[in-house]
Amino acid sequence: MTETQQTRRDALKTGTAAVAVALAQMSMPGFAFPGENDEDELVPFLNMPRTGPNRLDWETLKEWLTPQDQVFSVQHYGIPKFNAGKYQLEVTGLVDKPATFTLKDLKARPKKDQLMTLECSGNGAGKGFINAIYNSKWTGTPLAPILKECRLKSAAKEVVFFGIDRKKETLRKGTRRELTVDVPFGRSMSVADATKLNLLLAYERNGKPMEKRNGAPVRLIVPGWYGIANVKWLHRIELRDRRFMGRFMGRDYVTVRGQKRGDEVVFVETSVGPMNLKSIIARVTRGKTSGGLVPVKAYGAVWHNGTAVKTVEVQVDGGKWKPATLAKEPRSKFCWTFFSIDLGKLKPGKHTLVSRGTDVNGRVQPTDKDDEIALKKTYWEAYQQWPREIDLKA
Ligand SMILES: Nc1nc2c(c(=O)[nH]1)N[C@H]1C(S)=C(S)[C@@H](COP(=O)(O)O)O[C@H]1N2
Ligand SMILES: [Mo]
Repeated sequence: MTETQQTRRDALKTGTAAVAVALAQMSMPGFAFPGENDEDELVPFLNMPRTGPNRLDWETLKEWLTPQDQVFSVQHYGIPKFNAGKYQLEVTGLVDKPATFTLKDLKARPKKDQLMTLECSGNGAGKGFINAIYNSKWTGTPLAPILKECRLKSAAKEVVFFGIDRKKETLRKGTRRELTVDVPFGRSMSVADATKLNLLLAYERNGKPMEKRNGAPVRLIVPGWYGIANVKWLHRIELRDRRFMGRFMGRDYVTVRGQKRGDEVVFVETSVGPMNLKSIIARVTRGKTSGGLVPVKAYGAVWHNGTAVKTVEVQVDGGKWKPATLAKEPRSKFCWTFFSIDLGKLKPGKHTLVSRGTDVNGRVQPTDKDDEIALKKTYWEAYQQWPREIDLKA
């Protein structure tokens, strides 16, 4: 966060007359993106519903770390009721030394910050579910040393993370073997992943106690993985000797994707885990019309799973891809990077703008026509290019 941004925000809070004048003089609500300035005038998107409360609003976003009022939350079993004062986290299952921790115990352990952009894997699957993404500084204590202290038995292969939230789930629906069981929300990963991913037991967001809807008192933070892996109201960590196949590993949050093998399309089902390279144009601005043409700039964000992003390019009306400038800072491995591009002068009227990212391994963000998206039958992992439509008044 730059000093000017801080001042502007503080100014908003104090609301003095001088500040009101200063604010009125600004044609943009704030400057998050590299190169934004006072001359920029926002061009609203035509094909995008305006965002609601508790959702990111790209068009007014001022800060790299998302303010709490633009933070979404998703919970499949609702926000659980429990006595936070009696909160405990249990580490159990295939360990030699099971342990329980109160919030105070966890806070007494070594403190660590983890910058991370958290995106719901369904974000952007359709116009009805957009802007379910936010960038944070999470603070908590690393899980790896706790697992070490608990001494995993050699049979331990899988780590399951259970939340406090629970629900009656009906399995084998519509068959004579229908079965209803009361289960806690659970997600898992291999012990190998759990030891290499720098997992964090987080209790603060952006230097403040986390809100309950985002998982307080303690949530798991999994750098580079989609939102679903970041278990809120974390209650029990259980080491097991085989795959855990709960609803959110084995039934929902399972991506079903067709892959071409010669003439055949083979469908493969995978559990939603690591994030995919994705970019989006956040906002478009314009200057004054001159010589019948309108100067246009675009600003946006790109994010991935920890793999470095090499380039972002922007295309106007299906033309040549042009390289955008990636912000040098603020930057962090597991966070979004902002970008900007001067698109020169465009004719008044309607235009379609789209961005695509490319990572250091040469992976290019696909369009919705490319096989990997077109043959994807489920909506999770919605990382296709996202065209934006604008209408430039003369
Ligand atoms: N305990 C629990 N953790 C959960 C969920 C849930 O339903 N229960 N939803 C997951 C999903 S699908 C997402 S996208 C993220 C959302 O995190 P947020 O609520 O902080 O935005 O939380 C994840 N963690
Ligand atoms: Mo999600």
